[in-house]
Amino acid sequence: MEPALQLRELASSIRRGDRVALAKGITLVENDSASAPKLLEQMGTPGRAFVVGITGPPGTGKSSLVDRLIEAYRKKGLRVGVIAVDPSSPLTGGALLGDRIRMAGHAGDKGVFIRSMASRGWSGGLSRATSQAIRLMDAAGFDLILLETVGIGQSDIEVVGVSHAVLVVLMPGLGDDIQVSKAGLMEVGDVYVVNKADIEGADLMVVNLLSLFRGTPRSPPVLKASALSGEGIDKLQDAVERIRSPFLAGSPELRLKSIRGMIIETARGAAMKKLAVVSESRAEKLANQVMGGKTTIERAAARLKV
Ligand SMILES: Nc1nc2c(ncn2[C@@H]2O[C@H](COP(=O)(O)OP(=O)(O)O)[C@@H](O)[C@H]2O)c(=O)[nH]1
Ligand SMILES: [Mg+2]
Repeated sequence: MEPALQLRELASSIRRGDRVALAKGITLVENDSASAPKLLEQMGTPGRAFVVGITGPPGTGKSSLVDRLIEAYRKKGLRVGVIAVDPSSPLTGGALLGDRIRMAGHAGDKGVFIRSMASRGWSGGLSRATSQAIRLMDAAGFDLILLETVGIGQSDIEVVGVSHAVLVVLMPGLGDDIQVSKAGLMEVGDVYVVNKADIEGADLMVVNLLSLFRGTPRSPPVLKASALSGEGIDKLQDAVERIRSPFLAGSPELRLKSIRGMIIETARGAAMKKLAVVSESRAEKLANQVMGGKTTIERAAARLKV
């Protein structure tokens, strides 16, 4: 636990945009340190930075597109923060270094801050830490935050709740429409990107996606791009800008949506932590009662309430 004075200094350093302080703050929220809530309370109201969630199946080119977007937005003079949520290996327990290496071209640029966070398979923890890291970056004065998530599973869908705009990244030959609809990706995207347009099958993928949306109330833009050649990046940025412009003009809608997501993730993280503590101390006793036929799993679970 950080003493109160040190914590205040850390908070004001973060708000001044100090990179070392920001990195330290993110570590505190990632480790769910006892001082993290006090630090977060000193960050002020979030909503300065525009947060873009980038999701989609592994290998579709999300990190490569993030790299292109960093480049495009740096040209416009925006300060860009990046959070890359890596699938953590149960063997190494650590994050893959691929994303960091892929984006390493921006390493010397003070207007870019890149942070990888390991997804530790604990969904409540991951989305809480991610949404809190976004708050710290927002307070540190970044204009744009790019949040890359692993694109599989529930934690991913939760994470997009704090984003102002969500890009779903796909590529040709993904088993066409099946993967997309199955993974719940059809519901979350504001913009759909068929990346790797330099390889065969991109047009077919676009047609398939458009037909998936036909007959639904939604008709998000479906774009073709290639992070490799740079084709279509300008159109992708335009699509993001169309969502960002009412945000910049002060429209409260997206800010409210994101803050709502942050409240939910913080509460969910706290509830899961409490549950973990409670279950350790009480579940064994309840298990004995269930095994002895004295109660049911449902009743035992209800008694485990946080
Ligand atoms: N041909 C082609 N390959 C790409 C493109 N974008 C990314 N890749 C490659 O696809 C692989 C996965 O890219 P990555 O950005 O790590 O995907 P992620 O897992 O979605 O973050 C890498 O080998 C990239 O070099 C593209 O537009 N065209
Ligand atoms: Mg990646």
